[in-house]
Amino acid sequence: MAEFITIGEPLVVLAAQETDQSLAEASHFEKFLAGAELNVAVGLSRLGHKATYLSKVGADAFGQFIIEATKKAGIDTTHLTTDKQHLTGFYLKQKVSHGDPAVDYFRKNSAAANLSAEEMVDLDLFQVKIAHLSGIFPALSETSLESFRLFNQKLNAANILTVFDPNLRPALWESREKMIAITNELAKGSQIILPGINEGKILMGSEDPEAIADFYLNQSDLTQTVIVKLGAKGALVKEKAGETYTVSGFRVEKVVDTVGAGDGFAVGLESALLEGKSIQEAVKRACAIGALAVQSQGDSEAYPTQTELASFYKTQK
Ligand code: KDG
Repeated sequence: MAEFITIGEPLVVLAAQETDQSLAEASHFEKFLAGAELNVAVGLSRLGHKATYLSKVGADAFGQFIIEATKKAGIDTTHLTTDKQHLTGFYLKQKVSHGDPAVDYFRKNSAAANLSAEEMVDLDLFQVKIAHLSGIFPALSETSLESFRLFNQKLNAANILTVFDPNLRPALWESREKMIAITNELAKGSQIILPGINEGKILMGSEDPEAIADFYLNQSDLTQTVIVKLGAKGALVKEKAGETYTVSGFRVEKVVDTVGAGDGFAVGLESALLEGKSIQEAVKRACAIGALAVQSQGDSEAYPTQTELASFYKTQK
């Protein structure tokens, strides 16, 4: 078993090539590997960490593409299985000159949404040091919500450091109320929480990063650190036992696509923690990879190797 583990829905993204055309108008699309939690595993692996990815794909061309690309990325695919009854999810993504692109999901009742809790009863977590959890997987179905809870319990029982990214996707939830209630409840099961400032507005009605952090620190004994992502401005860090401080963001010449930046942030944080760095250094790296991620069209294409990361830091001096 690897030092890092995550569970999620792998997707194929078909990214439109015509700028500022609607998804209905666009006629050329490029295919990339996607899925928030898989993006994080890809980033960790690119930085030299052994990552395990837990999921299911359909017995179809997209599923085959995902399995091959995941293996090629160096990720442990022992727990990435094929489901003959359900299809692999995919989504269409717009290309925009500014702002966030429109997306259209084709993932209802996908293979990953049918990954059941029984399938992880015998999961061996030996050697795992960090697990990444996101609010996307539990939003897929009642089955995935149950699987998420069991996975989280197993991680906590094994004393593994868990990082939770709310990753709000309103289109996946039955109602806004349910999204808010379940996301905040699931956050209680992790030591580190990574809300975005705009997510805080939705999840607890506050635009104050410290108030967002306090909410999560106060609602669970397990939660020790909250890192509120502030976009280009960097991040606010609040630790239960320590101080509160801001880590500033990096300069970006041209934003090509914002999708995948939050996952890049998690890659930076979790890889640095695996390497024994302090939270402050880890958040710096998180901001660096978030900044790199927005400069390319695929979700994970711009995530760096250790050498590329070192060169990026040099360009910022
Ligand atoms: O964070 C990137 C994801 O948004 C993208 O890969 C698709 O997993 C996805 C989702 O549910 O939005």
